[in-house]
Amino acid sequence: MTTTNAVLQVGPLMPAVQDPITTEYGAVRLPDNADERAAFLAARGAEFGVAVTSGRFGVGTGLMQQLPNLRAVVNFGVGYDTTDVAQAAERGIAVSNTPDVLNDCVADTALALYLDVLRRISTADRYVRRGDWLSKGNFPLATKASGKRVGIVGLGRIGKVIARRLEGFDCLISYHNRRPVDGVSYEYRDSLIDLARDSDVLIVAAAGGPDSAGLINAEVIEALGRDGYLINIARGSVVDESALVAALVKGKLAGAGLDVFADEPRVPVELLGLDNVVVLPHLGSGTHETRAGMAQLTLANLKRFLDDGTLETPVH
Ligand code: 8YV
Repeated sequence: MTTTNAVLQVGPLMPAVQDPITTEYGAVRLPDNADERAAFLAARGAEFGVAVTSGRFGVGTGLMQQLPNLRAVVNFGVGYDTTDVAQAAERGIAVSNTPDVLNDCVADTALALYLDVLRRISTADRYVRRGDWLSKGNFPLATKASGKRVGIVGLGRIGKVIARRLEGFDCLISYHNRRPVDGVSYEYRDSLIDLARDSDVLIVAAAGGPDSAGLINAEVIEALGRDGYLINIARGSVVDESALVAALVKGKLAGAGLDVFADEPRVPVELLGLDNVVVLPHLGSGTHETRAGMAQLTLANLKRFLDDGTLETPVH
């Protein structure tokens, strides 16, 4: 293998990342167009030692195979499910992400969805804008948000911050993980079905990728039941989206708050007409402050890798 420090940019990146990687490290952008991309990779794939990308694009199986001298994938985003980590591990390619800096904002988004869906805030806003308050009178009653039994699927860095915020709403918190988490007082449920059955609201905060794909399936949704709510700020892939849509359309779930979808930016059209569903355009980490923190950590990983071959925040 040839050792090269040349940097490839995969997918669009915010200017705070794209500008410095271009000016300081001479990063070359992988063409977006499929034909141009194939020709580019055939001619130049072996040039690059480092790829800088975002969770939205990543370095998937085929692309990674066409980068024979790749040594690191520096990922903007905490989720790296679009990168082939199995191939990376096999080939000794290091992978970094941007953990922790976005915990607050993603947890805030979960809470915003939680409050919105239960108290029907977005629906009520539309009610006022349409003039219904004037013509129809008081808005129909909603569901109390404080004191609910909340099940968190994935009590990791973000899940813990969500739980801490929900404590302020006097919620009774339980969680499901592959293993119990040390140092937390929340009740651990090793069965996801049991957690769903005993929760008023299920909040999905698990990492995406093959291990969690379709974890929230029809059975879990059924266990959550017609009075239950689902919030997802993780990845669309963690939920069986067709099962979710079917349950919502048939009234077998009370509502859902979704920041993520299986095939972004496409949102199932069936959801758009449902007032008990709040849909967001994957904005969890989308604040100036958090994106600046993510950009800084991405650049710190790149710099360190190019300096000494190690990463600030490797994924494993
Ligand atoms: C980003 C995210 O919007 O960090 C993640 O995993 O999903 C978001 O914070 C995304 O990764 C940027 O592409």
